[in-house]
Amino acid sequence: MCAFRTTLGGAVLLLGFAVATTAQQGAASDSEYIAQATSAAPKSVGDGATVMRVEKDGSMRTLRPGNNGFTCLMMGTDKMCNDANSMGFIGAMMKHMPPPDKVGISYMLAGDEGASNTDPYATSKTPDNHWVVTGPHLMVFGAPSKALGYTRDKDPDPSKPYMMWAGTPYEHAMIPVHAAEMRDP
Ligand SMILES: [Cu+2]
Repeated sequence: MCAFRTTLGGAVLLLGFAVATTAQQGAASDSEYIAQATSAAPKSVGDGATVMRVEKDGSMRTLRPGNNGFTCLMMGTDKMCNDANSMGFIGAMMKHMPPPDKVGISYMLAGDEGASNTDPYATSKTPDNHWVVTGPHLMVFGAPSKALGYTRDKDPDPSKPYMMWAGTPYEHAMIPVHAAEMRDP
């Protein structure tokens, strides 16, 4: 996935997320942040996307309204652009609640910094949490993603499609793409 691992539901953990986010993004101006966040999607999608920024208190600030239903944001250093259903999934995860029963698509064409493939809330690599770093990818959220039939191996080859967090409510498909092709057609 991405930095779902840093978006924990508890107040203290949420504060920790906000602090980490602020520390990593603090230097970026809003315009720099917009450029970085929208780099997760093809330019044609990023240009029309809403851009949101996580504030120190954990709240979200809209830097720029969009018109195509996608929302780009950064979680830690990870950049993602999510459709409306994906935002619902992510919001549920942050609150440790069951995700909505909807299918959603998310772009992470800038890749991610790594995540545990078994513990959605892990904050860093441990000897047994199946850390995986995935390059540019798409994600498919929701129950329909489980029907894709991709491997549910705990230690998948992240250059090929796989299911992240298999067996948890937040299982989703990770689909590697060629970012240069996607971003510069
Ligand atoms: Cu991801």
